[in-house]
Amino acid sequence: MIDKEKFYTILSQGKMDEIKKLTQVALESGESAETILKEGLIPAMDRVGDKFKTCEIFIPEVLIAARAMHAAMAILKPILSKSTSTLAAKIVIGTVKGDLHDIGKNLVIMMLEGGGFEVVDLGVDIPVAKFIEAIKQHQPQVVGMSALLTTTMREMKNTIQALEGAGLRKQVKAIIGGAPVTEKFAKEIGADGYAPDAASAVDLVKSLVSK
Ligand code: B1M
Repeated sequence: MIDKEKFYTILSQGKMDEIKKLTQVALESGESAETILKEGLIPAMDRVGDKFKTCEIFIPEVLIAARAMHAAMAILKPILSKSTSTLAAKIVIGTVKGDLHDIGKNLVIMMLEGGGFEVVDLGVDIPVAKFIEAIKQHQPQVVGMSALLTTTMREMKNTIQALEGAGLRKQVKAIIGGAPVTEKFAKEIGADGYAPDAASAVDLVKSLVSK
């Protein structure tokens, strides 16, 4: 059983060694990497976000929690990225311009790699031109965009429009995700798909590349 409270306490205090140990112990006691994420780490990070929203904590505290989250994710990465199948598809992915959030994107990448896909990670704060350049260079079947801020979501629309302008729209499927993003928004901006979480992103990519 995942001790949610313990995950929250340690993550919110940014205790890197302790969160790594807690993650390791949970794995050794038979919890799956997915369960540790879904029931331990992600709810803990959500609580950090709620406290930030109500001004009970501030950016430095969110940063140390994010750093601890990355440390725990590094332990889960080899498990989540371990592929049992190889699908001939490549995905270029990045967090859009103006947005520095990368925890969710990195999780999506781990799960996609675990699903057998080749992933090119562009990083964070990626302007439209860099997405276009990467699509021309890597020729992926899918381009993925992540945004965590309502103010940066419009960059997804800009990127899709730029893909059309560059004559690349027909050769690549565009998928989007991130906390403020919705299915409705994806339809509005002409994306090919939206996924609410990392596991659904894998299913979405599978369905798009098999079409
Ligand atoms: Co920021 N932040 N932050 N932050 N931060 C949020 C997003 C916020 C909701 C907090 C709040 O107010 N409650 C709020 C946004 C409000 C809004 O726009 N509506 C906010 C704000 C305001 C800000 C700043 C503007 C604060 C400031 O400076 N005043 C600032 C902006 C900086 C910038 O980007 N330019 C800022 C900064 C930061 C930190 C740098 C301190 C840090 C980021 C560190 C990092 O990522 N390396 C940070 C963090 C950590 C958060 C919260 C607390 C946690 C985000 C997270 O990692 N969640 C967040 C509150 C929250 O979300 N509860 C918050 C865990 C992660 C696993 O979930 O990213 O949703 P998520 O990813 C999921 C799905 O969304 C989906 O799959 C993932 C896994 O299941 N998904 C995809 C994500 N991308 C996908 C792509 C796909 C498919 C699925 O296909 C391509």
